[in-house]
Amino acid sequence: MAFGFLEEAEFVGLSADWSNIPVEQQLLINKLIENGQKHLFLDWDAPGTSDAEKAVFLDALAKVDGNYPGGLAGYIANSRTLLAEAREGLNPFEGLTPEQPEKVDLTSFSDEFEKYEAIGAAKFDKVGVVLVAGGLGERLGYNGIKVDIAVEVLEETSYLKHYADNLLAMQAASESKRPVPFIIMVSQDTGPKTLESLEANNYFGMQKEQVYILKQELVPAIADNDGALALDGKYQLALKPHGHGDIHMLLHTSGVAAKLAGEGIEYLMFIQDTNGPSFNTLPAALGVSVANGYDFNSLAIKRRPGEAVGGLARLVGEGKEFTLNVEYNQLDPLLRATINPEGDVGDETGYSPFPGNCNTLMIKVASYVKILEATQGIIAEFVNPKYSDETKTAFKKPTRLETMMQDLPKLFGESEKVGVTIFDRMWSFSPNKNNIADAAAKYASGGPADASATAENDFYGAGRARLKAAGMLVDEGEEILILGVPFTVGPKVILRPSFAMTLEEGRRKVSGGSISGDATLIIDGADVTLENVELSGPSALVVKACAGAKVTARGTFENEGYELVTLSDDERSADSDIEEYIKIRGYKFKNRGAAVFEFNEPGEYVVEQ
Ligand code: UGB
Repeated sequence: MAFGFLEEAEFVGLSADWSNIPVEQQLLINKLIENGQKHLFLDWDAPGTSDAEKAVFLDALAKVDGNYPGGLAGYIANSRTLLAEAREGLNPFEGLTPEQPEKVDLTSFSDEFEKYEAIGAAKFDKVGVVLVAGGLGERLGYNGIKVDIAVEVLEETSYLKHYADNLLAMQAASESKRPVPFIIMVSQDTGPKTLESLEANNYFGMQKEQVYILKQELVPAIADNDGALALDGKYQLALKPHGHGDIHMLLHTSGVAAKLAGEGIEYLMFIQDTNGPSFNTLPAALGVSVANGYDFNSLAIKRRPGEAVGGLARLVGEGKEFTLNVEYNQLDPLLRATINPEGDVGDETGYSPFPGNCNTLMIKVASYVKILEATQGIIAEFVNPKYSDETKTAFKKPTRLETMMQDLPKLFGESEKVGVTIFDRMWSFSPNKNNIADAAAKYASGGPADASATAENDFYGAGRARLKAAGMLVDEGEEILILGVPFTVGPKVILRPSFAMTLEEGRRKVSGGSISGDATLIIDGADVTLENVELSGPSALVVKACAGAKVTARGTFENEGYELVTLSDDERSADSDIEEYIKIRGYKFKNRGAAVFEFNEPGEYVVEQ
């Protein structure tokens, strides 16, 4: 392979090195130079200097070239097109007017809710769960991976364990007992620690074979409107994440989607890394998808105006109509340009007229596999450069192309049906995204805090709701602020998925009783029943029963329970040895004498004080 650019004096170092470079990499260099990337190879040192760095650099270029459909030339071409559109300020929704999407309102526990839950629960062994966990969660400022954070700190259950518990409960409740496939998308940032966590915990009781790890790759950062690849040093390519939309391409290229379809999996539920309540909604959302023939079901909440969650809308234009998430940064301009000059404001209810996207998606596998085959799973990309000034000629920092998993309906044809299912917020959506200071500021300005403390608070809140639906008298508690973030001092209720995944199951296992004050109730086990259990004040009852242990808990339990203790500044400081997932919420619980009953052998037991 001849070096085609010898006439350029700037390439002296590269041309001297040329014969040491493998032929495929020579081809790639030529292709890149033809595509406007000569800056990557200027001023190369002569052979003998930085040889190892150069080799690593060329390997990195070859890797990203191989990872992206269409290679680096395709990535550069797509970048130029999208950057030109962004510079012109083209409205991606030009000619489209937002209307209400087709939706099912399940914000309260009605007969309809239970009807859908029953339909869904009958199909637990036809579902796979897809967790997108490639993000680092920079807004949260946590040093490890987000799925290792505890969703609650009474028992310090990590998100990953909580999700695994739900999968195990689903398979135990199904007739076939078939392991529920669990697909986890990781990135180079999160992959090793995710695997470590699974291995160290024996896959949380799941079979290794039911877990599929798919790794998303980074894409090159772009330095300017001409699509110049950015460098982090003379021989280092700057790379950035491509977004959660990569999951579709990976499910296609890995063959996992087609494999699961072949094995009889009918629906895939996509969840985010730290949305603890997602599984509360699974049975009913699945029921809605089945009953209404939805190929794509977006789970939603009542959206607060300006909130950082996308709005779900049916977009209608000449001869076009599709239901889509309009991302939060695009909603306001779209509304101003079409139906409301005031933009992203509330209607008479105070909420945005468009349901808020929880990014929990229920997708029908048959339609999904067809679309993946037709499109290779390449989801519409977008770019969001931050310009230095209004001339839009330079960026404040390099940008990159991105994709979002909720954009899949952009690939749908007329025959695919998209719907929205709206749930109560506490029941369905309480992500753990913000550090304490940002969360407090968001709360102070009227928005949701979406922090570790609120995620835990809502975890107990959903437990209270489930217990109430089962017929117990449940106090709601009172809200206090911990470091400016709201937290309810009230009954802390954890009903593990092994105990109940549907309201009907809860009702079957609970009769009478009450819980008040800051009492605690934790139940884990399929065959536990509660008969007139009374818990008040700080009293706590914890019952854990293995498979085959039939436990009846009855009567009043009185003890000192768990005490909520806020952390001192010293405890929250970087050098304190308190776990980071405790520090990021600003409090912990101290066990002052909770009544704990554990049954590890099958048998019949009664628990009384
Ligand atoms: N994620 C990946 O797996 N890979 C990536 O490259 C990036 C992310 P963010 P975002 O629920 O509050 C989404 O960053 O993108 C995973 C919706 O677009 O937390 O700002 C990551 O690990 C928005 O409409 O969220 O916003 C995490 O699990 C709204 O619903 C997930 O993707 C918003 O979420 C989300 O990543 C919300």
